[in-house]
Order: sequence, then structure tokens, then C-alpha cells
Amino acid sequence: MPDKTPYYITTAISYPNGKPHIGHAYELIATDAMARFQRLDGKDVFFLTGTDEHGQKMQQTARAEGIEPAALAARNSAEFREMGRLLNASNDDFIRTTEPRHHEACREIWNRMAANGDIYKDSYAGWYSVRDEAYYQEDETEVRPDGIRYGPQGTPVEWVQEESYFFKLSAYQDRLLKLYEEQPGFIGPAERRNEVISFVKSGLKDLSISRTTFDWGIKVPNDPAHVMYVWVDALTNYVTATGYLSDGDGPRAKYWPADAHIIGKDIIRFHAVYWPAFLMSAGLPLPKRVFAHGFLLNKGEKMSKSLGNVVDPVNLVEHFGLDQVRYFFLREVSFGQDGSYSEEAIGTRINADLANGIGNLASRSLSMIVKNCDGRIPDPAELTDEDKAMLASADAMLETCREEMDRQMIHKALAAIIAVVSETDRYFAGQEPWALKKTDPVRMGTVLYVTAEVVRQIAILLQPYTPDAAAKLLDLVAAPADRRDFSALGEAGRLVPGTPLEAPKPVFPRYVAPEADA
Ligand code: ME8
Repeated sequence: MPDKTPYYITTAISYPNGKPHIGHAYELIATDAMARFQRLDGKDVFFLTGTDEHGQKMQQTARAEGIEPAALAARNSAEFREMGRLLNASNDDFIRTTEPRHHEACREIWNRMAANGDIYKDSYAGWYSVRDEAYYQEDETEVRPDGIRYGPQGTPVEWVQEESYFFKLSAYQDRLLKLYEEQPGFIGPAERRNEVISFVKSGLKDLSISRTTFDWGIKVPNDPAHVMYVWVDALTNYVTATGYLSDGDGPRAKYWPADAHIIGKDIIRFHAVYWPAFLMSAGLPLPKRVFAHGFLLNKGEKMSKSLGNVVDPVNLVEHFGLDQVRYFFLREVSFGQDGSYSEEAIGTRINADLANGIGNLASRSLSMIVKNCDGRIPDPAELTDEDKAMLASADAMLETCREEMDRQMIHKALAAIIAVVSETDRYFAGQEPWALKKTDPVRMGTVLYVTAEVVRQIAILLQPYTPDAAAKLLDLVAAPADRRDFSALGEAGRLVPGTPLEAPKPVFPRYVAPEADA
């Protein structure tokens, strides 16, 4: 058996200055779906998530709570890990930037950039947003009527003046533009790519990469008065976890460079400008793709603690069910664009696509088999053109899904699957197997066979998105445990006539909104 191709995918690592919110859950669910898709498609996947624990924001939040930053990080990092379990995330590792392996990797990357002549000491004076952990040019900021100066992401900035190490980012402008041109898939979606290119074209200034006015960070090699700028530290996590820097031929070194960094649109500049420049400087291979998803808006409004509309993913999952929530976000939101959600929208989507769609199709067709075919998968007789067309549509789903998932168009992959559900509904209704029961039971068996075979393929392809429910569907069609990956799609894995089936249990119940309080 040939070695599987490595595939390395990451989420951003979250700041554990608070509990995880629905935006964090969204990114993890989407990245998990991509990781699962590649695994089922035969790749050797390494999927990483974790927490970004240093920096001024962490130190300030800890101080406000009267605890040490390490204690704040430990407490909330555990919450992020727990959220991963709750969401059925299949990450292979969970990195914390406070771990020794990460300190070591950061020192190594720093030393390599320094050895390449890209780091020098000077003094920094400019605007800094602690909330974004970002430096901004004065012309990117504005003073609002409240008298406070804000950065481009709408967070307050403060004046910072201190001795600092700088990274010669300006020296990388041309190499970055060449990268975007030669590797057009490096940044997705197109809006973000354009935004990054125009930012880089407008001129890059050298970047301050150390701080001296607080100490919650990784010390700069040979100059312990400085801690590394949190983004140098944070971005390096992606390499740390592969052991590529410290243990060149270790078991995970094969995963670097990453195939995809999945992040939110607010941090595209760090990933598509600073990160490749750091890597070029350190002489390390560049990731293949950075894809920025949009922001989730609660009923169209930005979530914020002051608006009191920050949704706890735990509550959402308890209320609607895990696979229902996963499905909703992946199908409803165009991946790469902002998306709005509300309880009504979630309920409507669950009922239309899951309960009335795939759930109903599976239970109607499989219960007919159990009742009318001795509880066994029927033997198909000669296939009609309609049967062949139906099976061809099912067999074609994998290729469509692959193309869409390669571009992170998760919603389109799901749309393609649901289109086949609808087509199968029409096929089933048109063939009227219930009427054939008396007139032509052999033909009934063929129609039920074809329908159950399509259900099998839909279930295999739904596994990345709704893993538990898809497994239940696969149990209903008695798919063997070792025939559930994508190699079992199409002709290769057709249902075997005579296989006994159990009476189907409902997989996707209808969602009924709780009565509003009178
Ligand atoms: O940015 N909708 O951490 P973070 C969708 N530590 N995505 C959202 C969101 C929302 N409402 N709010 C946040 C950081 N996100 C850094 C990353 S990576 C080397 C370091 C996304 O906790 C956000 O875009 O602020 C980011 O991708 C992730 O959640 C973590 O955000």
C-alpha cells in the first residue's frame, strides 16, 4: 500500500482571555469538517488547534481578575479544549503557546531570522491596539466623537514608545507580491487576496517584534528585558507542533509546510503578510494556503459583551443538537463571507434539509425494505434509465465535493449533497414503490435498492459535516465499518443484496421551537 499523502490543516489559536464563543466554535467546526473530509479521502491528516496564551491582552485581563496570566490561560485553555470535545472536533493535537516545545521553536525561528540579518534594535513609537495585539499606522486610526482613538477593526489604540527589536518587513515587499502572483491560491477568498495585495503594494514598514513594557511572553534570546511580540510567538505555533524546527526528521516533520491555515478575516494580514515573510527569512517552506472565513453575526448584529448577545456554543448545542448546529453553520453560511444566525433560521434549516430531507428519505425507503423485502437489501433487476441517472448523480457527488472542499467552499459541497437528496425524493415519488408493491414487486425492489444505495453514498459524504448522524445513517444501511471512507463511494461499494437491515430509527428529529412564554 503506498504511503498516504500528508495533509496538515490548522485553525487559528484562540486567545484564552475569556471563554470560547460561537465564532471560535464556528472556525473549529469548519476546520474539523475539512480535516475529516481529507481523512476520509485517504490523506494522512494532521489537524491542529490550540490557545495563544501570551501578550498584553492576557496580562491585562489577568490583572483585572486579580490572578496570574498563567492561571487565566490554564483555566480558559481548558474551556477551549472542552469545547473541542463538545463539538466532536477531531484535532490530533492541541497546542498551548506556554508549552516548553513552543518556547524552543520560537527561539529557533527568532535566531534564524536574526542570522539572516533581518532583526535589528531601535526604538518604537506608534499606535497599538491591545485588543487586536496589532500595531497600526496613524492614518489607519481615527479619533471618534467619544474622544478615543480607534484602529481599523474598531478597537481602541494606545500610544506605545519603547525600545524594540524590528523585523525588516520592508525588505520582503517584492518577494511577497511575487508569492501572491506565482501562487494565486495562497490567499482565499478573492476579496481577502485583493485586500492583502493592495496593503502590501501600499508599502511595508519594518515591524516591531518585541516589547519591554510587560513581561508575559517568550524572552528574546540573549536579551531578557524583551519579550517577543505575541504574533511572532503565535504564528510559530503552526511549525512548533510539527517538530520541524527542533526535530527535523521526527514523525510529524513531514506535515510542514501546512496545506491550509483556516482563520477569520480579521487576522488575514498576520497570516498572509507577516507569516510568509518570517518563514522566508528563517529559510522555511511556506504554507500552501491561507483561507479567511467571515464573521458570525447574531441576527445581523456583531456579537459583543456590551450588547449581551454573545452566544455560548454549549447552549446552542444543548438546544438544537450537535450535528444540527454543525450542519446549520456549514450549510447556511457561505464560507468566506459573514453569516447571520438566529434560532428561527437554525430551526428552519434543520427541518428543511435534515428532518424533511435526508432523514425522511432514509426512513421512508428503508422502512419499506424492512416491511416488504424480508428485512433484507433487495436484489435489483435490470436498471431503467431513471435508475441509472439516479445512481450516476450519486456517484458524481464525490468529485463535486472534492472540488468545492479544495477551495474551502464547504457550503457548496453540502449544497451538492442536498441537491441529490432532493433529486432522490423526486425519483422516489415518481417511481411510486408503494404502488409497485402489488403490481410489480421486483420493480419495487429495484427502486428501493437504488434509493438505499443513494442514501448510503449521501451518508458517507455527510460524515465530515455531521459525523454522528452520518454514522447512524450508515448503520441503517448496514454499511460495514471498514467500508465507510470515500473509497467505498460509487460502484466500488454498492450495497450487497441480501444484507439484513434493522427497522430504521429516526436520525434527524423535527425541531419544534419551545412555546414562547405567555
Ligand atoms: O485572533 N465570527 O485569537 P481570537 C467568526 N490569537 N470568527 C471569529 C469571530 C466571529 N464572531 N470572532 C473571532 C486571535 N473569530 C489570535 C490568533 S493565530 C496564530 C492567533 C475567529 O481568540 C478569529 O477570526 O481573537 C480567529 O480566526 C479565531 O476566531 C480566534 O480569535
